[in-house]
Amino acid sequence: MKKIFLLLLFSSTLVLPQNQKIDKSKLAYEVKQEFLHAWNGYKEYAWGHDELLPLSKSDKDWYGESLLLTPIDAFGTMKIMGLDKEANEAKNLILTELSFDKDISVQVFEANIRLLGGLLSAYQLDGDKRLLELATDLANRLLPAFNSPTGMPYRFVNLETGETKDPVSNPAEIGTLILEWGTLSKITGKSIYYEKAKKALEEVFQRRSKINLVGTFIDVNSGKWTNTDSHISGAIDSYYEYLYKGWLMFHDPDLKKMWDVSITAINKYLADSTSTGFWYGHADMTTGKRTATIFGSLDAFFPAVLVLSSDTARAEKLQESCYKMWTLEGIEPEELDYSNMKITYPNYSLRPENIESTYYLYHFTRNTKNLEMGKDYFESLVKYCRNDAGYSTLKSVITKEQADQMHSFFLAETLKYCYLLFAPQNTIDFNKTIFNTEAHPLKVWKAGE
Ligand code: DMJ
Repeated sequence: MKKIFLLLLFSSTLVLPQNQKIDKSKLAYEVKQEFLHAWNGYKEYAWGHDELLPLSKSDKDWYGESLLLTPIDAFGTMKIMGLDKEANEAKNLILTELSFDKDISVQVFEANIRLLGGLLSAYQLDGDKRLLELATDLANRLLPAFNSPTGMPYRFVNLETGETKDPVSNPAEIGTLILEWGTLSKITGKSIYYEKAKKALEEVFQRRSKINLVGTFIDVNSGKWTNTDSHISGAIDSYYEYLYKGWLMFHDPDLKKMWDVSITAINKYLADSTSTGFWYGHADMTTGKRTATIFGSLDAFFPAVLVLSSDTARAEKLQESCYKMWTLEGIEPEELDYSNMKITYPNYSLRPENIESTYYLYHFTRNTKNLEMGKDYFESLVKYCRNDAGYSTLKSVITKEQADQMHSFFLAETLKYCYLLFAPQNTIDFNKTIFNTEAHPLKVWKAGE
């Protein structure tokens, strides 16, 4: 009897401690293979273009002419994964083909987070001055966007003529610039880039309501809000992200003050503890009254920012809700109503935020629950979104029908965060590196540097 007991005690069927159930290096290897699958699809069917259309096996350029979104977005992930051959292919393409001397009107926000962020990060990772020259040229072509009466940028600017359009913008598009523009100021020694980006952030912040919330849409000509719905969802999300990350990167106390005021109001008026979990919903910026119980895949960036800012308790509670959102149908929808857990937008856009937050939480807490979540996330991506040519968005997480699109951020962010979750912890040192909102790693500057 004693012998049987001992045998059972040491048998391999015993439940192992959580951290032994996940084979991290095997998973990191598998993520890398999936990255290669997607990159090879891009190479075969969309080489030299902005994005791969994986179902029609063709390509798409956002503005009619390519700005090489996918190779620029993918470069840093290749460097982090140690894919040097692929990184060189991407770099050669960028250096031989990329020109911003084009008569096209581009969205400042997207050009900034994907292209300017990608090129500056590539320069810091690789050291080739030509990458910095491209970044500087792009920033100079985007500068006219700030020539509004308030200093908040117009949404679009023509890269050749400097002509601007679309004055009705939002906090995210106005306030998601300081990491990239500040980095450029530090590298070039020209303060104008930092100043423009900081003023844009301050102009939004100054227009906050008496209860310290901001709205969804604002006219950069008049400075008046055109929509007063307040939340952490798309159109506001990365405005908050950049207040905190900007503070970490540049040690500018003004940014920290703006974050402190904002996060207090967010936790007072937007946080929502319900029978379905802990969430952040919508409220009117003036009254603080709840306007909607909506949460979605974009909102799932928030646990990452919370844990980065040392609020681990709220980050963990919110991440549990994010996991519920993901597992409702086996892969997360764009949006749900958390009061009844009904899906309101059923598509899945290959978004990274839920995975990003799992990575940040694991990085800071080492709680293996996050590895298990991340494993589920990665496996469902492979199960539902993979196809012959690469990876596809889903029209519906209920039917799992794929759509003909592979966003460049899938290679910049989604697979990078999957990989980093399983890679050795010291792959990224958060005291030295901050990810921009497109997951491009940028250097943290020392005070006085
Ligand atoms: C990315 O372009 C960025 O993460 C942005 O901040 C939000 N949308 C996508 C990913 O979902």
